[in-house]
Amino acid sequence: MKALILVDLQNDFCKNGALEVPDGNAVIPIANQLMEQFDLVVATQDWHPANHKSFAANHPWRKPGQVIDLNGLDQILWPIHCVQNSLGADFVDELDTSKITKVFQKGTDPEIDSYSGFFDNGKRKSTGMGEYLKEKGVEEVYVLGLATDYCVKFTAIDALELGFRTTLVEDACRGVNLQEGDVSKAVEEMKTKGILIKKFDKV
Ligand code: VGL
Ligand code: ZN
Repeated sequence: MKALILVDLQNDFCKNGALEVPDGNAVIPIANQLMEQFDLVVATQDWHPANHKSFAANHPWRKPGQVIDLNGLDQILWPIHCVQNSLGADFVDELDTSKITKVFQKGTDPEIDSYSGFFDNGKRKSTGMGEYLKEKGVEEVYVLGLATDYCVKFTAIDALELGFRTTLVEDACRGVNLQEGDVSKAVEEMKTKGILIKKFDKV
């Protein structure tokens, strides 16, 4: 049984969004097409309360891109994005949501960020996605979405560590590239760990 995990295909990561990922919209038609080939499709949503401490605006004199210590973890500060129930947190209109059987929301605790769709950044709490996939008999997952160098990477690595055979659909992802080369480094890191890297037309 194989599942497709759609990572954060939300307005704020796409064109004119608050945390726009360059060319992010390009992955939507690929996601729509790939869904047909899977037994099960799940999606994650970045889903922050307005007082989330990953937002630079919630710290005095801080700007997006700066790094702070947040409860013992390094935290990159971001612009306000994916606030729960806001338009920015909605799935992109063009996404065909009819085949998504379950949505897992992350980043809901203001005190800790959550890049992975499985756990928060301190692995303190599970979103339930791993348990859900195992319950459904999934052994293999394919991961695509936004952003390659953050939520996609951490989701794929956690999937592998949970024992799923894991494939990154590389050209169905786009990254932030806060530093030049971050996306290729992220892909290399995933590959080194044992994640398979495929182009969407080879899936
Ligand atoms: C993401 C930064 C902050 C992502 C989410 O979806 O990759 N990146 N929150
Ligand atoms: Zn976020």
